[in-house]
Amino acid sequence: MSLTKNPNVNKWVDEMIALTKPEKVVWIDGSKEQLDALTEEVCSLPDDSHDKMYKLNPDLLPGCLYHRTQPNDVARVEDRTFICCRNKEDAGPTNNWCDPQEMYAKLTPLYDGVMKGRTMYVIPYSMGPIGSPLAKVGVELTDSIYVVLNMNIMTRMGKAAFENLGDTSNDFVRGLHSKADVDPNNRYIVHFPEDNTIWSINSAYGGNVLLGKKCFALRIASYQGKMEGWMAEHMLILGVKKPNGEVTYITAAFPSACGKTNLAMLIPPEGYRSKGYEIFTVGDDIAWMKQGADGRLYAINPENGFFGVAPGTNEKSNYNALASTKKNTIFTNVALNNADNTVWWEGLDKNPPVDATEWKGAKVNGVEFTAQVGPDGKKQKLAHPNSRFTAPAENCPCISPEFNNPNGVPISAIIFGGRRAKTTPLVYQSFDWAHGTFIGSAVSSETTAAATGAVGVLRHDPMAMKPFCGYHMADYWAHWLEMGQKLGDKAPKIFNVNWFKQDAEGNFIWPGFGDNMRVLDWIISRCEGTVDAVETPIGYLPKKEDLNLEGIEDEVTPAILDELLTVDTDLWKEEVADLRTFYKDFGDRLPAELTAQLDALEKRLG
Ligand code: OXD
Ligand code: MN
Repeated sequence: MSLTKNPNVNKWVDEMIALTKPEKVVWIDGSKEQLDALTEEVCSLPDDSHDKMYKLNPDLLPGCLYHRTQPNDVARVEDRTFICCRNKEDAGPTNNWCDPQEMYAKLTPLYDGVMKGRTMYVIPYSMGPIGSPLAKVGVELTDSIYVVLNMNIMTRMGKAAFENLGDTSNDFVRGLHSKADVDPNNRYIVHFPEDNTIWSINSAYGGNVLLGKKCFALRIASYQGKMEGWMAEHMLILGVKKPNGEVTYITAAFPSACGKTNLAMLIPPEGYRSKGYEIFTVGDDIAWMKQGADGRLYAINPENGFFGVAPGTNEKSNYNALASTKKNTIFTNVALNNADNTVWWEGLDKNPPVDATEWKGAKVNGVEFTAQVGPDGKKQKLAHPNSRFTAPAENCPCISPEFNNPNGVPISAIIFGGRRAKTTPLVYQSFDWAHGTFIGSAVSSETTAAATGAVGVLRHDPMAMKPFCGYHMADYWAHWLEMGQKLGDKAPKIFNVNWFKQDAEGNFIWPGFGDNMRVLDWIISRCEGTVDAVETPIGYLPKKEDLNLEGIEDEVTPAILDELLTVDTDLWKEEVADLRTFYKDFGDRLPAELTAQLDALEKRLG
């Protein structure tokens, strides 16, 4: 029975029922009884069911579940992701486009009767704290219990979301998902920004099917932000508490699997901790930002959990993320340790379980398995490189006391970054907002396993939004420039970082992880106006003596520090040439301001 009187919701759900023809319809109220019953149902499926979930060790991982997706369905599929707006030009060169009517006509037969014999779950959810003026409501229809249980962690799911929507509003995002046959040839992740609608079919992998996340909170929301005067960004949000108790909030945009979760949950080095510095996590992936009454930019995290990359997460690299996964977490495509019914992944520790189940479901001797070379010439992996944990934000030991603040937190600094072996120094500050927008537009990074396709290839990923901007990227840059105008001298300062610089042998030369606190420290001092900087052609760099290297002097020697802070003019000239080619793709929609910024950079480089 419907959980809302809202006729817009009910009419649309009825239409989708008529299309997909489920045997049964269940409205998700979000109650514990309902979720427990769904958990029992999905865990009692036979082992050969692709929907099957497993309960993990109730003492070591209470409330935790395990799932394996099909091997062809393990990452976001950017080549099958579409933005369907009426004018092709409005989607821009970074998106796949199709005419909306054509796409509806193409997909309707795929959805016709697709839920026959299955149950449709109607999931009301809020992106953002219930009652927040920055929050928005979505409804996802799905035939997957796995999706329901994940949405329960990632969003504020259930009846309360409808209370937020009210009985008459039409301002909700309509998401239709069916795993169908998980057929990769008919997999589509499709957005209709002008209809507030998302259709996803033939996948059961997180980023393709948890429609509140990438599809709504980034692709649809970026378009809404443009229309309504706010910003939806692929950014973590963190607070740095200083010994005097003041908290400075910072957002950072890095491409997928470049360490947003690690930075968001960083534990400061001993030298900072002992003085009373602390980091608080507000979000690890997405920020919605709007100008507040005082003129400053405020951010909320629209999500309610972390959909984090498991491999590489350990006590040392991210203690807080690991701690977040110790209860009520869903693990996907990691390996099982059958001896104690717990989970394992590469980089958790150095001891793969002997009695293991690898991510595709084969029982193996984990020690022998990981010592062998696979068909790709690399050591075999027990967990998929893009295996994930879905963990409730409330589990995180350093979750911010402001996490549920409906008004969000005021942002002092915005950081861009990517994986760059050369060219980009450890940190630099933009001259102003427009120059910062230029720096964001110029982000490139080596690709990771978060999306299907080759890994380690350098690609442009402006503002880390290449796969997530729901409209023409050049219009998005224009929107950034407009926001800067609106914010004026209250605008956050903009920085760029690169934790991934390498020496000639390919070794990372900056220790990263907790030591990134040292860079945050400099950034905060710049925001407060308490340290000077070196003006270079690309922006302001730290004076060497202003980076606190106490305790890592052996690792970061003066020669390495030089290397970290060099601006290699020849490499930057190559960067300018490459950007000029990249900008050509955006034609006459490219804001003149960005061309002017590029010209000015070229001139400064001499
Ligand atoms: C993610 C991604 O899952 O960016 O957050 O791919
Ligand atoms: Mn992401």
